[in-house]
Amino acid sequence: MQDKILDFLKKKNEYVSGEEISQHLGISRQALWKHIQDLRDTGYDIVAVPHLGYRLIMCPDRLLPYELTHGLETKIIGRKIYYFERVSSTMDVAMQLGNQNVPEGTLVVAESQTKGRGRLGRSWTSPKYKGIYLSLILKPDILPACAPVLTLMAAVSICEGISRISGIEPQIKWPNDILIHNKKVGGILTELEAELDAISFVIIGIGLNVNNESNELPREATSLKEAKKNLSARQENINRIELLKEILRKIEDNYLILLKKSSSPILEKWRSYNITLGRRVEVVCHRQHFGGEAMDIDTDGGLLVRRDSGIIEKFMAGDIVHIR
Ligand code: BT5
Repeated sequence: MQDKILDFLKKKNEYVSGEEISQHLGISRQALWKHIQDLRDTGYDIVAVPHLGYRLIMCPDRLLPYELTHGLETKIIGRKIYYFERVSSTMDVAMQLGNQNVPEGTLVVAESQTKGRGRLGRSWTSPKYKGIYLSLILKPDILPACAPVLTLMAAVSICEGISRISGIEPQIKWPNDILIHNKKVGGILTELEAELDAISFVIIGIGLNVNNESNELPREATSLKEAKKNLSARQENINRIELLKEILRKIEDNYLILLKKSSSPILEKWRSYNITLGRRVEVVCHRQHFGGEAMDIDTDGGLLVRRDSGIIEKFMAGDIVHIR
């Protein structure tokens, strides 16, 4: 019902009498008042003026399911959203939900994480209301060995979303870093639940620094707000709701391309955002170090590196250091 009240107030965009809203939605004036109070408690600024009625002045800067689904227009991604003010890690919640067989595209979003995590047990700094922390459940009909391409698909979608909403052009460092001017603004964590030859579900975890000040972030990190400040000396916050919606739309577009066609269109876009290919890199994989030149990306998302011996080797996971 609160969704419907908000829809009505948003559509009118002026004062609407309590009587008109109550009649339109078939509820009593008292029930309407109670819902308005609850919406105010959630952070919606709704004024009530005698003889004029109610008017929605401002929506809160919260990644609320209603705000995210409003005008989202996706078919799969984010049709079902679980929202938390605070959670240990959205990955843990998504893993539980995945095992309960929730529909594909189910999204877990949190305003903060107490144990946000990166790969190999690293942590992800997740201060409240500043970033985007999400886990998305997908059920692609692809071989588990090809799952790394989903990380690339997510990276491309994040870059497209950021570029569309903020005008900033981020870059991708293989396999999962989103950078702006060589500082990390976002990361992707892909976890699998699979048999040897079939994926049961994949969880794509995304952490993105949006409105953080630099002192709230690790030293080598930045946020979209910081990057924007450098561009225009303006201090405005970026609208997290619009940004997240755009990223979800891009994920849906790119995911469908991946499933219906092939990975090539995604890889093509990935190449245009990447800053790894063509560089001298050091790959750290299973505690071993390999030096070489990053040649290309394979159809399954693996990084092709030409070792100094001339042999080309493929890495499906690992960390890389750009040497030059
Ligand atoms: C990643 O790991 O970059 C994947 C991060 C995924 C986080 C999301 S948030 C929603 C979902 N729920 C979770 O619990 N996780 C996912 P990795 O490549 O291992 O990088 C981790 C490293 O990035 C850390 O060791 C720090 O050096 C750095 N780091 C930590 N927090 C950061 C932040 N907020 N911004 C930039 N860098 C950060």
